[in-house]
Amino acid sequence: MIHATALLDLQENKVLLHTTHGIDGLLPNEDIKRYIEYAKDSIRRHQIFGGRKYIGRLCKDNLAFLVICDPKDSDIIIRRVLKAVCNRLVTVLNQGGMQRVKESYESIVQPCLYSVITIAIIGEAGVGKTSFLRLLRGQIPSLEYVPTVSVDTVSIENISFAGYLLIILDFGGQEMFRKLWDLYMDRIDAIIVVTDSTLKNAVVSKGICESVRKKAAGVPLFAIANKQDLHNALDPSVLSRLLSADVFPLVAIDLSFREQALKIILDIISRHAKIRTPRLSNYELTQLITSDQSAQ
Ligand SMILES: Nc1nc2c(ncn2[C@@H]2O[C@H](COP(=O)(O)OP(=O)(O)OP(=O)(O)O)[C@@H](O)[C@H]2O)c(=O)[nH]1
Ligand SMILES: [Mg+2]
Repeated sequence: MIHATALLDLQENKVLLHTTHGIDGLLPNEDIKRYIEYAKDSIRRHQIFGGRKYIGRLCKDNLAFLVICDPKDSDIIIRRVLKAVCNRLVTVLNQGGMQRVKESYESIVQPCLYSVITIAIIGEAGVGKTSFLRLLRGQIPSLEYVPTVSVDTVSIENISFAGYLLIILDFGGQEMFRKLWDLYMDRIDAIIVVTDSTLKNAVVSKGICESVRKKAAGVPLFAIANKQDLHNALDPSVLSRLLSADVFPLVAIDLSFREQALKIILDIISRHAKIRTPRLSNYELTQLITSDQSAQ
């Protein structure tokens, strides 16, 4: 995940402009100063400070563009972002000088983060959100129910998928965590509402969809009809009508559904990028995903 970007003046040792995308929204100024010292000698190599990765690129003269991200984020993807932003920065600098850059820094940077897509997975407790994430990553399903509860109550997965840096927010579904969902609604590109395909949960999920549509107007919303292996599972077409959303059938604890899980994500990305979903074989689909398989 990209936590922040900054335009640095290497000569003056300072941050000229920045954006933050992380949870706390704070810029680690001390670490940036340390990075600047390194960057003066060797900007080509990334540095790790405070558990985050710093990757920069020289734009023009003493101006460098910096991305602060997670250590496991792919250098290749981040360098693509750096190059695209620097090209845009130089164009704006040449046309309107530093004043124009100051006025439009965020709109220069933001479109270049095109390869980052953030998807929120929401739904009632126990419907299978974390199981879906495990399936997506090809991890052995857990039959034991361990509610998503942690200090930060949100687990963030970084997955490189078809050239995208995919950030998945797996929210705890218990009532007490639901207010957290709202805090992230302005940072997400797509929402997946997971239902367990029972009538009872379908009604609750309908309410969730309606409330989220109000809070995140314009953000594409998809639904997963999970637990299709259970005898009382509603048909996805019924759920689709009820939720007014595209519904994908799934059995999240069955690894043979992994391709289906990957197709769901590919479909969402395709619509996000406004391109047609490529026709790929199951083998090709599984080759698209590279994640930290050691993470449980
Ligand atoms: N039969 C069946 N069980 C499933 C399926 N998907 C998940 N489960 C089980 O449902 C339980 C809850 O799954 P989780 O993925 O932890 O649910 P969650 O939505 O993440 O729950 P919270 O984190 O509390 O919001 C676990 O015991 C899973 O094994 C499925 O497709 N079929
Ligand atoms: Mg969970």
